[in-house]
Amino acid sequence: MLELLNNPISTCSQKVRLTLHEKGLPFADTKIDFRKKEHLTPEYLAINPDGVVPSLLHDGHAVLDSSVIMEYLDELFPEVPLSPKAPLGRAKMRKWLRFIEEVPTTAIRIPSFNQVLVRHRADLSEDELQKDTDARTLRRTFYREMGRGGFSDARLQESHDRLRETVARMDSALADAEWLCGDLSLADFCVVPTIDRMRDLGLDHLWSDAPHLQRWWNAMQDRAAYRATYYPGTRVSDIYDSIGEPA
Ligand SMILES: N[C@@H](CCC(=O)N[C@@H](CS)C(=O)NCC(=O)O)C(=O)O
Repeated sequence: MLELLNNPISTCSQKVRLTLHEKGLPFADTKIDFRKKEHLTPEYLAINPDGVVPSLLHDGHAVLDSSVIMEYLDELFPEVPLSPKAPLGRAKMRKWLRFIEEVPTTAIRIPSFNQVLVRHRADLSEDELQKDTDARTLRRTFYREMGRGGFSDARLQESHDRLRETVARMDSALADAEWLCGDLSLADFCVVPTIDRMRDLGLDHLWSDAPHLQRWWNAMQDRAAYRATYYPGTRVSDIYDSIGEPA
């Protein structure tokens, strides 16, 4: 029995949902509401002490961290394989996973938080803001830096640079391969939520001169797993007004 504790708009949750759907694995989809801080309750922290989603429960055992969960599922359910067979191919895929976690996944949080989370912090009193920041487990410093008004323009520009670098690397890899590692793999699903969020936030102009990435993106959006992952309410623009418009 697989249960995914996740949130519809969370990019880390979307990576795992894409993997589960592509592999055709049934799972209990338990939604964790960020607005109600359900990821910071003692019950949830007992499962995931980082206070983040997603968490996978497999026959009651917790498997944590979205990329770890993806690899766990692929090892356990190899019928629809999403990793290369040869060790060298697997190493190449893992290199993509690490790059995606370190560069675009962290970069996309800056415009996401600036366009979305600041809305929830604008009206908090100093005391409430402090409490909200202190309650965060893994990213207390990050929330402190975001403060009430969001990250600085310099931080935003630097995150755009990292997203541009990701687009360039992907476009170059996709110039002579259909998917990032040749065959479709976890590497592709790892980066899809960042690309989808970029479009959601109005940053798709960053790949206007990346034809190979555009072709990959069109092919990805045609997949049943993609459509199942992105149901109504999974994008920030489904929930909030004026997303993608200049502040
Ligand atoms: N490395 C973790 C990071 C998970 C993570 O940052 N999740 C975000 C949503 S994508 C979250 O739960 N944020 C809660 C918060 O910021 O309070 C993973 O990949 O699972």
